[in-house]
Amino acid sequence: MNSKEVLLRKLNEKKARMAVLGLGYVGLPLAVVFAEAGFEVIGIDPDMSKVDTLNEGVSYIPDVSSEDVDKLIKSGLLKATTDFSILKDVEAVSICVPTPLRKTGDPDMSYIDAATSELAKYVHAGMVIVLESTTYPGTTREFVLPILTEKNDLVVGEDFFLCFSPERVDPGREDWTTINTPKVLGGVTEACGEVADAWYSAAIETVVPVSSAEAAEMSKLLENTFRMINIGLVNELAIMCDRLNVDVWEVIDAAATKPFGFMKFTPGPGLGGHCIPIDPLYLSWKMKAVNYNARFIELASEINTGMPRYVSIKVQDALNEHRKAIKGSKILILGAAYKPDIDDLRESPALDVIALLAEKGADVSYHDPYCPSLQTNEGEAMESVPDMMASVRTADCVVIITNHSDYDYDAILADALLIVDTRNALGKAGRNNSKVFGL
Ligand code: SAJ
Repeated sequence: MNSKEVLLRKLNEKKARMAVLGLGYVGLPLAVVFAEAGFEVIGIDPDMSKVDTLNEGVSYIPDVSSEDVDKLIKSGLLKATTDFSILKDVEAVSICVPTPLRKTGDPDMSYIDAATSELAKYVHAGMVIVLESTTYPGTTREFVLPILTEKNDLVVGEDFFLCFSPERVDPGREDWTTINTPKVLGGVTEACGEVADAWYSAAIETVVPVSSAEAAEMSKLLENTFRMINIGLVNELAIMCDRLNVDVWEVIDAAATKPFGFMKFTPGPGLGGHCIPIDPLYLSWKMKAVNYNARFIELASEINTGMPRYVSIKVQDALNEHRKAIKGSKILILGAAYKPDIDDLRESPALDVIALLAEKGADVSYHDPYCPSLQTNEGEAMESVPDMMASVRTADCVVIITNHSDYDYDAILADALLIVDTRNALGKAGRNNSKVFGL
């Protein structure tokens, strides 16, 4: 039997030892799903604290329970290490590392580079490798493959197998999880796709094979670019409705009654998170390399990144209605996380609004039940105010940036002097109240 046949048999019998490189919000759930399916899984991460925590049977990812981790560690089906050399005894590897942006706005490939360079030391005949990190089309074939074959004469699609399968993890979601969310998967060659499909299908309910790694890479970027552009559209709609003195929330709710051909998005203070604001820029960056200007992405990104400044002007206008200058005014930001009911501050527009208001001389404080402290864009530490309602009552203006579910919006509406509500958190009662300003 050739390498492919031997590997396929091991995968189908779940005798293939596998590794997950990167044990974050994507890698750890993936490792658990495969271990629960019966694979022997080794999680590899350079962060010793993550490795030690997992080997003690404790999870640091909210979507994965410590009970599940403990059970799998004790069964021997899951273990963690910082030692990449274990890869020499492994037949299947998933790469789940971050793909952020550099300060220049270009893709930061350093994590993929580091993981792939380590893996290249141990890649061998009879190995299948799947890249899961969201990245520009061509990464798997043009960036990862050359690193893997630089120092050996292995032939992809014959000796080893290389694919792309985008992660679709939405942290905190319980209805769609790693095991039941359909998983797109495309190979560098047809044989690569066939082998990885057999592997992933042994643990994940629905695998959606596509013809190439590029098709899989592009499908992920379509998913999140679709979202980013439509959020940009409704943000611009909010600006237009403001100019026309039309209630944007009423307009969106009315449009959303259309049972077909419409998908509701809502305006806000900007675009946060580690996916939506970033992934589309990987695509526009790649398109520049082929002399194409991805205008939709550029425009939507411009609108979305302009929203914090738009909000700061709204605050200035609202204070002006109360004959107050923004300079010296006490402004309380409610909600700092990038979206409701989570503690993630990455790319949060709240940080930009705080910076812009402070730049104008305001005395800015914040409250967030999930984020007890934060570091501002200028690198200063801020603590969430201890008594939110006391701060609401003493603020010259309250700015609702993230509409966490557990805020008492009736009390906020009753006690605040002036409110800028960027999320329609106060609903119609707020929109009909003269002390409340919207987007
Ligand atoms: N946002 C708006 N208006 C909207 C929707 C979102 O302003 O109508 C803002 C949010 O406040 C946030 C940002 O956009 O700041 C991103 O929000 P998101 O709901 O897209 O949440 P994310 O970043 O957690 O997106 C993830 C994505 N998952 C992956 O990339 C794997 C995305 O593809 C999911 O669709 C999304 O979760 C989801 O469905 O919740």
